[in-house]
Amino acid sequence: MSQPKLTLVTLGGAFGLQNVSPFCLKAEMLMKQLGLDYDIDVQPDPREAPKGKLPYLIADDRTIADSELIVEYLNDITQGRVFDGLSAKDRAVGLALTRLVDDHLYWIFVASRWLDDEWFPNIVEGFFHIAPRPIRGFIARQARKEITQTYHLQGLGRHTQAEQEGFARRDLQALQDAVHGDGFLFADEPCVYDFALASFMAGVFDQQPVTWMTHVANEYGGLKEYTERVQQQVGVFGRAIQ
Ligand SMILES: N[C@@H](CCC(=O)N[C@@H](CS)C(=O)NCC(=O)O)C(=O)O
Repeated sequence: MSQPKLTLVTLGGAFGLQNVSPFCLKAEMLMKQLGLDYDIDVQPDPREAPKGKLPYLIADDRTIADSELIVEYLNDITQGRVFDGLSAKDRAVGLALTRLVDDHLYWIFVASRWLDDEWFPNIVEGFFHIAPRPIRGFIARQARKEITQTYHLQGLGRHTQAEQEGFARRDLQALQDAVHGDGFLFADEPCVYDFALASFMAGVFDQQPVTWMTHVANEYGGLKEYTERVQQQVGVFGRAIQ
């Protein structure tokens, strides 16, 4: 049976990264590993996406928005290859680690970029360069207010900087302990859960300029080596390769 025509719509590059979104990078890593034919289409404005977030996948005449739903779809069209060989326990641990990254550490990462006064000018140029220059700063500051509210609502935004660094360290230690050794999470080959972790950490380690979270993450050398190993193995990198 022929494969559907696949186009992955992603956020594109900024801050020295070829793909600034870990969710987009995760989907790309998985598609590459599965040996699928696909195109990448860059959409710099997430508001144009079906659910206002990137990535989404166009598969023939279907649109699948959200990286986790893309993973499920790719599993369906490859007759279960995404989760092949993983035990129920592997999947439980993999899902829990993915949730740690996507729904907790991710928000600290977002705050380290958006809510740091010194780093914020990078946001203005990296994310809002498509806006006309006279209103670029204004639009970026409006978006920053929304991020501040979301971070507060999530709960992490109520903590001091030192406490936020403590939350980040406990997450990073847990990730490093989960991936210790020379291989990957569950087998000799990386799986979708390795892509969830490595796509996220690649952005933290390789973004330019670095944020305070990069400095904290650099304390976790084993996690950095693992992140590099996954990218090398699949041949998809977070950083822009010259
Ligand atoms: N649960 C979504 C999260 C995607 C997501 O948060 N994407 C970010 C880029 S890293 C985005 O598009 N943000 C735009 C916004 O929230 O307005 C997924 O896994 O695809």
